Amino acid sequence: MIEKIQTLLQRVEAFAPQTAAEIEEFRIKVLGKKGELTALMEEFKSVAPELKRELGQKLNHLKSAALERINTLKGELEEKQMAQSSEVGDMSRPGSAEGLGSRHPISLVKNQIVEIFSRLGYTVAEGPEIEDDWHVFSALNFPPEHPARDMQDTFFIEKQPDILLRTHTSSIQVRTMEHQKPPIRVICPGRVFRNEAISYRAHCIFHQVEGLYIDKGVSFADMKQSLLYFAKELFGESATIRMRPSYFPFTEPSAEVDVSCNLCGGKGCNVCKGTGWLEIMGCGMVDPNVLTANGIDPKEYSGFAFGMGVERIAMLKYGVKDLRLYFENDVRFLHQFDSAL
Ligand code: 2NM
Repeated sequence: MIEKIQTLLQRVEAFAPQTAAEIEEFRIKVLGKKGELTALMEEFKSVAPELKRELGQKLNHLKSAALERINTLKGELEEKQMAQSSEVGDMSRPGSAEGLGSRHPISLVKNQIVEIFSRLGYTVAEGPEIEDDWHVFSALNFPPEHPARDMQDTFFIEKQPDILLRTHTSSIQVRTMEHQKPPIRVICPGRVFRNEAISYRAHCIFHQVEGLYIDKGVSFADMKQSLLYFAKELFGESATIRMRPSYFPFTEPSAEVDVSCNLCGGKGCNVCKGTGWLEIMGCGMVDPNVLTANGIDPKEYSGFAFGMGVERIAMLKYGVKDLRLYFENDVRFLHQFDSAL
């Protein structure tokens, strides 16, 4: 019987099947109900008691060796098949095209604004979104009691000392004046933050583009002509502008700039609310207090500055009525701008 056990063990160890069917066949032949091992177990029952111990051990070893061998072979075969099936697909199949993304409408409009001013010799400047009181308010002639400094309007990160989210990109221009002597000609795009309830016409985060031009003998007429050029480039050759007196802490005199409504040609429609004019930006001659605070002599230099909301310009250009669409990033909205510039 020992011999039978040994022979079977050798056959188990030498077993080298090619297919799963061969393995199954072998398993039934050895371990099945009428299999060879089962027969040996039967034979073991009538073995002399003094041999039982040795033969029992050998039989147990044979059984576990057979089970292990079969399981190992099964696993190896499955792995081989998996590797073969994933090796090479159909090499002649055409590739699938990747879906192309598109620029966000706010980026499109911002880039367009920046590009127009770069043609007039402006260079782009950027700055931090987290700012301090000096760069956002004090250096820009905001008096200590100005409402914009209030918690109601500004997001403060720390009150002592005042660390806050910039409420306009003018802080970039303060930083430019810090390390650059006139002539200065910068265009400053960026995100700004104001503590406002979100609605179709207001958001707590929005985008601004501001510009600053300082040199000897810069006049209000220079500003008007530069902004007219800008309006024509952005809204078309037929665009005209008008200015209405306004107030900003950092400019004196200050003005609001309107562009003629290109939808109704000035006759009045629901976009321009019957006026024929669309408000597009604020502007003004830089206040001498601002020049002085930033180390520029107002007797030697003068300048103008302007600022506009990118969302507002985009609304006018694309006829989008709800500002929140620009922040939701719904692809059904964004894909409508695929072909825009
Ligand atoms: C505006 C309107 C008018 C402005 C002023 C300055 C600075 F830094 F020169 F003082 N930067 N931007 C300015 C002027 C911004 O936005 C509606």
